[in-house]
Amino acid sequence: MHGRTYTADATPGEAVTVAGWVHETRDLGGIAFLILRDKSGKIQVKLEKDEMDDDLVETGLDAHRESVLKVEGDVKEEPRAPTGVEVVPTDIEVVAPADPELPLDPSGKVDAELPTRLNNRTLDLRKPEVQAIFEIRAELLRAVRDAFRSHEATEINTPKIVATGTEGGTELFPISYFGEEAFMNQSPQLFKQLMAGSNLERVFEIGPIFRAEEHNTPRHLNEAHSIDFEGAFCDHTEAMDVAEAVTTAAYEAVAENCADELETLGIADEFEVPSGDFPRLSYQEALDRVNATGELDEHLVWGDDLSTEAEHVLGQEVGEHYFVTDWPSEVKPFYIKDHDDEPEKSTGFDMMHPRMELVSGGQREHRYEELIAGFEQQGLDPEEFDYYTKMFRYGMPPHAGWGMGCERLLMTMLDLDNIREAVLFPRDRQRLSP
Ligand code: ATP
Ligand code: AMO
Repeated sequence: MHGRTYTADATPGEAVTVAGWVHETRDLGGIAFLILRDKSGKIQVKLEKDEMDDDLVETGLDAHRESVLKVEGDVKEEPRAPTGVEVVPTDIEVVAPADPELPLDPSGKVDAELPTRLNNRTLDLRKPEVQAIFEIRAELLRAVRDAFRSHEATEINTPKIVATGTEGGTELFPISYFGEEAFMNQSPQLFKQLMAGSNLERVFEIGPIFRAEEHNTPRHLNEAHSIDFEGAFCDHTEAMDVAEAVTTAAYEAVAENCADELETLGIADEFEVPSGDFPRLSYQEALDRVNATGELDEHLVWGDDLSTEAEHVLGQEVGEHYFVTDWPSEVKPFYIKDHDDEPEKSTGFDMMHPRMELVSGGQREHRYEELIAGFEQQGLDPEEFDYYTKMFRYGMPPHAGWGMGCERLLMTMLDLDNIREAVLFPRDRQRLSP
């Protein structure tokens, strides 16, 4: 705003114009204080009823909390003020009034339920501990981009309106595309593979994915952001190395550049950057370790998926990020390659945080005949995927990659209870706006 200086920059002896939200009004009788807040911090504005112009005092005192005021005045040293200085105003202008009844209290004195917070995100993000989550999210994404660049990957953007699904037919959102059936994209899977086969060789994408998940859980969204990697001439172990490096880089950047935000969230002391050398357990080892604890009612056998409960047990056992590798071929999608010497085992892997799955990936089936056979085994019509499969006839190198849920990375990093806290405007079964 024209003529504005940041509130927290005010130095004694200066004439300033500050603008910000009324955080609090304290009326002590002859004297009153307004606490103005903006991104830079807070500052006290002093109103002396007997000594100042009545209109000016009235304007200041009549402004409801969260109204935006512009205050011109002089900065004075004042040891009793929260920041050691205060503004003695010569003019107060109401830039944007706020209703007296607020749907939630940004000062945080009154707690609000998550739905109320999500319905009023503008007010919610006036709370420093909520703002901090999104400052960290931005830093995390910056670090992820830099990490990919240092691994020679090129950022791409692929369509979100698509003709086919890739991650199982039941989780698709159908839409009408000029009278033709189309879908919201579940994963950039096939497009990123097509680009790994181009001269770009190594690509990454950060973009929305859409999944018509039936269940309402604290770790599923219907619109999430996926961090995707695909690299030509990579096998699954190299893809795991990249996942490890990207995850570690995100933690390092947050530790280095978001110290204030971590402090605000109250997690600065326990925040740990992972070692970057995550244990790699085979699926069979994972089953054995879970079974050995005796904590599950059922005994897991080859072919079982790891239930949420099994993931928790294993997470507690391992106690850090880890990979589960060599999944049974039958539980992994058509695009995942099987091991040449043991076709019942796939190159598919998951990367886990002790609380939940963060990443799925693997080496891809790059051989045309085997790819077509994989479609048929999964009950899919390869004709529908012709735009994809035909490129495998023109020199598709071996390649591997993975997808990581951005919100899951953030939520596990900051120990958030609910994934909805990691998105500004979450989409779930009950929530289509805002
Ligand atoms: P993906 O990203 O591949 O979907 P995920 O971690 O989201 O992986 P899911 O396959 O969706 O995992 O679910 C993992 C496990 O959690 C499955 O066994 C699933 O049945 C279970 N699960 C998911 N949602 C619920 C729920 N609301 N209540 C109980 N179990 C659930
Ligand atoms: P997958 O389906 O396992 O794999 O998804 C990859 C990662 O994306 C995140 N994720 C979600 N996060 C929040 N809400 C959801 N509904 C949701 N669904 C997925 C998870 C998950 O680990 N094409 C493959 C990846 C690949 O092989 O490259 C895929 O999409 O963190």
